[in-house]
Amino acid sequence: MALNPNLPPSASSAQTNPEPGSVDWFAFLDQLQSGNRAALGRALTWVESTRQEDRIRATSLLETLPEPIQPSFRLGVSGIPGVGKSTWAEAYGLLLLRNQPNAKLAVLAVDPSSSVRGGSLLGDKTRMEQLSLHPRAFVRPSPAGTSLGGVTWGTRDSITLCERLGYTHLLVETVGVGQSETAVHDLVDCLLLLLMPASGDGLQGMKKGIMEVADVVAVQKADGLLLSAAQQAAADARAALHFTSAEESNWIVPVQTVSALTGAGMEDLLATLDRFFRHAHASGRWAERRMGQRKKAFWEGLEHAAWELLRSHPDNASRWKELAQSVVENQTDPRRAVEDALRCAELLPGLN
Ligand SMILES: Nc1nc2c(ncn2[C@@H]2O[C@H](COP(=O)(O)OP(=O)(O)OP(=O)(O)O)[C@@H](O)[C@H]2O)c(=O)[nH]1
Ligand SMILES: [Mg+2]
Repeated sequence: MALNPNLPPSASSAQTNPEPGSVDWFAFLDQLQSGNRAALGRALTWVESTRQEDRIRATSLLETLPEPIQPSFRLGVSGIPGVGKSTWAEAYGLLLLRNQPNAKLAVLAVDPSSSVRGGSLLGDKTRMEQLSLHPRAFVRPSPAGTSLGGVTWGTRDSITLCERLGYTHLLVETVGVGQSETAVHDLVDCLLLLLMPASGDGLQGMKKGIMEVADVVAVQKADGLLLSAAQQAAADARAALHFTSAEESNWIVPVQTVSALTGAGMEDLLATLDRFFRHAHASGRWAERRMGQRKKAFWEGLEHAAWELLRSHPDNASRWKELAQSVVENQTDPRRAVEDALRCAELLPGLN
């Protein structure tokens, strides 16, 4: 029985945490599948959570929902703070949804430095005001205060969840700097790197590696007085890519100029992204990349979950703290302390 998606969720399902298999659980699934945003918000908090009971709900949920028939398009957008990622995301979303009447877009954020930068997302929310209101869009601020592993893990499942609920396009914006580019690269089919309209040395303060993982590059803010600087920056980026790019499966990384503010170059950039997607499918690169990502997800997920489980066990927590103190005071050698910590967690046999 499908419920009206515009009705607020009932207290018994979308606002509480129903047990998988219960009557409330099925009511919740119904709301979720009929497009209730509050239900989606709740489901995403389970997926992002590190609490064991939430993880069980998330796993159950992901296993219940069928895989999409058509493969989705997962796009990552990266670039230094202020380059215009959020503005671009909104322009992209509105154009995509206008051009493709059957498309549904979910915007998620990866913020590995959220604990340092705090509430950087409030600004994003306001900048994606129009997109947030679009009936075929869902804008999700990034989960705050989780570790890097947790964020990547949670975002990966958030993507899967949105896809299984009919979102055809996923856009992942990096909010932090530094490690976030590689984190987002592990989550998407295509990584778009946005550059500033300035010809800069040292690749605009970014780590050199980012140029190697970018699939498409665009110089942002190619408008008004910044236009010629943007064109120059694009020429510089092309020259830099000529030396660094690995030219995987015959894809030459295109460098374009764009203005999210005026819309200039947006259609061209969307066409390029589309071309990339078709090329990735035809060359087998898409399937290969997703396979590698799944493999990494397993190992990283196991590492993260095992660590959380051990660390959160009350016996381990107190004993490990004592061991850490003992190491600090130079009473126990770190190597010996690690062995003792594993023994206390029953991961090593005890000494006879
Ligand atoms: N001239 C011009 N300004 C732009 C354009 N896109 C964004 N801006 C401006 O650049 C500033 C930063 O834009 P954001 O979209 O918040 O940039 P961001 O990369 O998301 O920033 P963080 O989330 O802090 O990393 C804002 O003042 C925007 O109005 C553009 O195409 N042209
Ligand atoms: Mg932003």
